[in-house]
Amino acid sequence: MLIKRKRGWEIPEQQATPESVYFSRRKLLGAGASLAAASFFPELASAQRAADLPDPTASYYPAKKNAKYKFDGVLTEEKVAANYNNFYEYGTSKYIASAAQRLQIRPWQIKFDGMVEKEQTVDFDTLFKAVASSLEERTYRLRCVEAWSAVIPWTGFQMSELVKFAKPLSGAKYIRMETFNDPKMAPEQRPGFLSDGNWPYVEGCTIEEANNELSFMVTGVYGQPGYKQFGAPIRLMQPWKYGFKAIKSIVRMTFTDKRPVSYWEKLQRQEYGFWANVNPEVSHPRWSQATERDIGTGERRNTVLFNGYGEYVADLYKNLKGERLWA
Ligand SMILES: Nc1nc2c(c(=O)[nH]1)N[C@H]1C(S)=C(S)[C@@H](COP(=O)(O)O)O[C@H]1N2
Ligand SMILES: [Mo]
Repeated sequence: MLIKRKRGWEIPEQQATPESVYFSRRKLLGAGASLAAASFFPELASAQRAADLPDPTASYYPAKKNAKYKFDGVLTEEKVAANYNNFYEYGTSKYIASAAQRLQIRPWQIKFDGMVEKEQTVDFDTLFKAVASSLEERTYRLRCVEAWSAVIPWTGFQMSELVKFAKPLSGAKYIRMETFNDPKMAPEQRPGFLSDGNWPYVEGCTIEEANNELSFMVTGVYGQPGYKQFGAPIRLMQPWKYGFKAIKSIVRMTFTDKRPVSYWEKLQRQEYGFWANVNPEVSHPRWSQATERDIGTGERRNTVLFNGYGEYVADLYKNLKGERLWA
């Protein structure tokens, strides 16, 4: 699909190639065919119909609002944000909300391994109970590297609580996170289809970043748990970084002394680095990052350094001048 000679920011967003350009053309064609996957794979159709088990966390919602983190602009309407998502496990378009209903979020287990006092696999509901007393709602702007953004009320708890829960050893420096890999829940993950060989989705951050007060584990959105297109039952939000860092539907967290290589970095290292902090002055090879389209208002706005959250996070990067901090 690398037929375009214009640079990405010379053309409107709708015509620009999405983040998914590096999936091969053959696989993209395969992905189109997978719209019909349910009829080839009857078990997929039944998975889609299967009623979800009752959500034992429901009584905790809506959580108390924490208004400390100011946002510029207006809250994006729920029906807009819930129908414009990136979740490549369900396809390359933004309109994956209905496909994502196949995601089965109970039972759900998360494995904590690597450099921790004791490796453990915990049921999501057990983990939730351990951190529920700090559950709160925070409104953060999400800024995708494709130059769109939305202002969304996220419910969850600080990632630092999860670090405490995992009990990393002193030598651990990074956390590597993984999404589920299960073609029964996400037909795009079938062999031979989209991004074959590159699943699961992987992301990572330093433990220092994880312990920053802004790093948030999201268990609910718009006051409700179990919102599948947003990455239920648990996903990450680090609002000063581009959206691709905000890994969804996490099943594994590995504490390590080696810098994790992400899903996108593996596909296209020149375009997607480890730090990925928002910076309007550093363009992505295919998108200027100077401005962004707010999907709620439709307005184009100026992008702000660290997506407006610099007062909380700029210090994390003071001594990393030689690093590629911005893309
Ligand atoms: N597992 C997984 N997590 C993911 C993605 C994905 O494709 N798979 N897309 C990322 C990208 S590119 C963005 S912009 C955000 C989008 O989050 P939203 O759909 O909640 O707006 O999720 C991120 N997390
Ligand atoms: Mo994104």
